[in-house]
Amino acid sequence: MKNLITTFFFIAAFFTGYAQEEKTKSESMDKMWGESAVSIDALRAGRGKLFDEGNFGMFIHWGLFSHLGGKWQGKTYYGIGEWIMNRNMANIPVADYKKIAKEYNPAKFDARAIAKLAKDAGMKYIIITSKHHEGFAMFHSKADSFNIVDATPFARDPMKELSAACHELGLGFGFYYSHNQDWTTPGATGGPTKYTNGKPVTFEDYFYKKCKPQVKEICTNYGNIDFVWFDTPGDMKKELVVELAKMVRELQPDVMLCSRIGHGMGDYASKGDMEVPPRNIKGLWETCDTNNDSWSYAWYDNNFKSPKDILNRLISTVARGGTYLFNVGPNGQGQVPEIGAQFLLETGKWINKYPQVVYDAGASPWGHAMQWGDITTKGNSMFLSVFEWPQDGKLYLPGLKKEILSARLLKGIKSEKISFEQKQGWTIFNVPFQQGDIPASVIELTFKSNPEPADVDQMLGLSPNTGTRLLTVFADVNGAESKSISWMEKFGEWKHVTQISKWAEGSIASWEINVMQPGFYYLDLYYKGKGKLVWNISTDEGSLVQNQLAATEKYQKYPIGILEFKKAGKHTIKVSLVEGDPETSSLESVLISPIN
Ligand code: H79
Repeated sequence: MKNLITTFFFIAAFFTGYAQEEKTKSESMDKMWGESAVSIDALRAGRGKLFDEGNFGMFIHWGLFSHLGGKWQGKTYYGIGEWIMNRNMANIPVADYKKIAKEYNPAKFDARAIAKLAKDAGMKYIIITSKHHEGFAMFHSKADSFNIVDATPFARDPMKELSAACHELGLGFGFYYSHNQDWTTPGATGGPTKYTNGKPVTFEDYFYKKCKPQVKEICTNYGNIDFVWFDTPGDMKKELVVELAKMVRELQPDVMLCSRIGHGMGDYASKGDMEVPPRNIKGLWETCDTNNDSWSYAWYDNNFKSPKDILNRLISTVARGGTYLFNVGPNGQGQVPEIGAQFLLETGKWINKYPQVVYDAGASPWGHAMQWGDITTKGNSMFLSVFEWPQDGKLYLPGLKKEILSARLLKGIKSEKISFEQKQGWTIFNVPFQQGDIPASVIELTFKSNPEPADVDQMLGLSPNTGTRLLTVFADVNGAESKSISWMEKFGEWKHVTQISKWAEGSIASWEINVMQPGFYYLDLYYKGKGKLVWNISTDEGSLVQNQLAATEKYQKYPIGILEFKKAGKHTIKVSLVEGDPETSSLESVLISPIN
């Protein structure tokens, strides 16, 4: 069964042309993006400004599939809703799918309300699906009548309304367009392999009769657009991708193209779906995420990310150097589900109080998140966004080498000075017991000059009041294999992790860590595997924990024992697998927590 799933997965990944299988995704994505003709600095100053400084945009997945909402002929299909037609989900025949258009009437669609929601949420632009993989155009298309104006009783062009509303409210606007896959159009990837009359068809037929003319339409009929977000290039020929990019650039010289157009024709890198990378990435890049589990509306999916989650993911993306594109899925009536909308409004209220933390903010000099939150920079300031407020009045910051001119806890427009001391390479802030704000408090540090990575020691720190998670992405690995893997929790719902597998005798994963306070700490390992495993954890001081624990197919947390640090300061922690199947044992992280 497992082999079957794996095979299915690889075939599927090939089919979508989408580097999501078990390999280092960022490498292939960086290559794509690296071939862009314009320099990053020129982009940042020019047409990439909105993307680079805005840092937060709204993604909208809305289409004919929204009308189905995850259900076909009375049966619910769990997973990403926009895939419902696909043979791996409800497997809806082309003719049946096309018929759905006749009953599609999203009469409650209110473009202004959606644009206003984006604006109130603190987002700077909207990118919406003009055509997804199933081929239905959500705009008026002369090139193909399977579109929302010609094929539905709704008969309005919602893209005209939404582009106008965005322009009116001063928001940027762009289109998602699935250029390679089109499951209802003969010749396209995933589409019928013959015309209905039995005549043969080529990809070029689809490309020249539908794809290119429709892309021309979205680049002509909606005023200035800021983005065209192509997706899943698969094995599309380079010359066609180049031709498409060239046309878009001629029609919309200021447009930003994401790397998923393929063949290095994008302006910025698009990271894996639903992934906030753990360490800083240079260049222009974006991560796209969704507000529940599916991209498009699904009737059962109300697992909406809380305002705290949204802010944490947004700020962490910005702190890693990226831009956050956050999706909502309006329903078949054209409305954004209520809970998701409420959470976005709360998110926006917070951002409105602390815009400097997000907009035009720079990456964290530490290169990774802190246990309590994350850090962004702007000018001579550094912003500590604290999501887990300390209970004991002390906030610990490891490795800052630069002299602090001032430290203030921000409270909207007011602020409160906070005192601090520096010892053993740590800065310890004396913070009020009462959290500054909800869901996150912001501490602003100012300096004589811009904080740079050279001003900090990026080593992970272990503070006396919070646990520290040692992710394998930060480990030195010897004799085992460290790589990022992605898997689907539900159909199309991606999870990502960097882990260490293929352990052998003598394989070691090690971390350097700066310990603030000597003493005893609880140790937990996050791993998956089979049967029973024996792990060994040791320090440079000779402290040791070794124990046998169970393992399951999913990553889980297992308490393994107590580790002692005899002295404060820098230490090395080594982990090795002593007994157990080295092939299936996969270590995700180590958690060291103070004992209260
Ligand atoms: O629009 C959203 C997704 O529909 C689209 N990109 C985001 C922004 C996307 N297209 N392909 N993929 C994401 C890769 C997903 C592959 C899967 Fe499947 C789809 C996994 C499960 C459903 C293909 C079919 C692979 C397995 C079955």
